[in-house]
This record gives sequence, structure tokens and C-alpha cells, in this order.
Amino acid sequence: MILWSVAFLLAAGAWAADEEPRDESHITLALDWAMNWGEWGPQVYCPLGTFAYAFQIKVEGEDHLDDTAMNGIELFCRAPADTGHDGRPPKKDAKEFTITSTVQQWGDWKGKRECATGYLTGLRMKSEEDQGFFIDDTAANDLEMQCHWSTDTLNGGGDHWGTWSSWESCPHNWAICGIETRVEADSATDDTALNNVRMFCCSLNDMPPTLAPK
Ligand SMILES: [Ca+2]
Ligand SMILES: [Ca+2]
Ligand SMILES: [Ca+2]
Repeated sequence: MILWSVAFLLAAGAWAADEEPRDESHITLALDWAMNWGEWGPQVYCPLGTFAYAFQIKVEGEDHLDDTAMNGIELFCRAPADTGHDGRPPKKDAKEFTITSTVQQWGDWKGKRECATGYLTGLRMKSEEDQGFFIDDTAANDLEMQCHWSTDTLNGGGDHWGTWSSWESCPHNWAICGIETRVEADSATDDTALNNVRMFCCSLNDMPPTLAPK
């Protein structure tokens, strides 16, 4: 289910992030299953005229007394003329931008998962339910994403605990352009780090005139 909370960014001052808000509307993708310990971080967007075409996740391995599994999500953004997809090499001077919301301290980045065609357009996340007081919790464990409104899947390489949410996807001609993560602060008892994510879709037709594909 897409949350059709299309927010028009004309509502100045509504943004907690220090990033420049994109001057266009967006659609919020919210998951139907995730844990919710911690606080939402800043809403962060790809620079105007660019969209997310790759991602990687930060994951703590499975051999700790207090595991946290997923700790962060990073998106890689490029402009349509710079992607180098669809059989074309990327432009030599192609600008690439990376964005994150809140990231916790544990684990390692698992490496870039990149679309062969187009942009990231859908996500689902694997989360472990509340294990109670005596058993170790991890909350979010793994992330999968889809490209170009297809059902081909890129797996983030996370841990295995929990169950997958439903897929949430941008409508046709909209692509992922922003992220907000909910992360639990270092608690010194049973940490879970990353718990939840929202991603934002922007319209591929809504390009500034100087960046629109010819
Ligand atoms: Ca627990
Ligand atoms: Ca986690
Ligand atoms: Ca834990």
C-alpha cells in the first residue's frame, strides 16, 4: 500500500532536515511491517534533478551477545544523463551523490547494489518482532529493492532474522529520491540500531528545464 501522502514542498519550513528540499511534490513509501524503537532521523533527498539508482546497507554480523543487524542505509543518486545504464557507459565526469538519514555505529557497509536499468523504484525490509526482555532484539535485518518498476530484486546482504514486509513501490515514471530512517540510540542494554525506513518518490517528468532529457 502506498501512502498517498503527496506533500507539496511549497509548505516552507515543514522540513526537519538541513538538506535543501526538492522543489517538487513527492510520494512517501511507508512499510506495513517494521519495529519502531528509536526516533525518526532527518528526511534527506538526492540533489534536484537526480534520483537513486543504487543502495547499500550497514550490517553487524551475527555473532554478538547483543546483535543489532541493520544499522544504516545509503542511497546513490545520479542525473538521468549520468547513469550509464541501459548498455551505455557512465559519463566520465558523471556526478554521483550519496545520501543517508540516521546511521548507527555498528557493523560494516555491505557494498553497492546497482540497478542495471533506470532507478530504484521499490523496497521491502525484513524485521524481527519484539523478542521480549530476556532475549536479544535486532529489529530491521535486511533490505531488498527493485529497479525500473520491475520485479527483479537486489538483495542488500543483511542478517536473516525476521519476516519481510510487503513491497512498496513508486508509481510508473516516479523513482526513489529520498530517505528517512528510524534508529534507536545506543542504549547500553539490548540495542537494535535501525528499526524502520521511509523512502520518497519524485516524478521523473518533473525535471528542472536545464536537466531535462533532450
Ligand atoms: Ca529484548
Ligand atoms: Ca536493526
Ligand atoms: Ca540487540
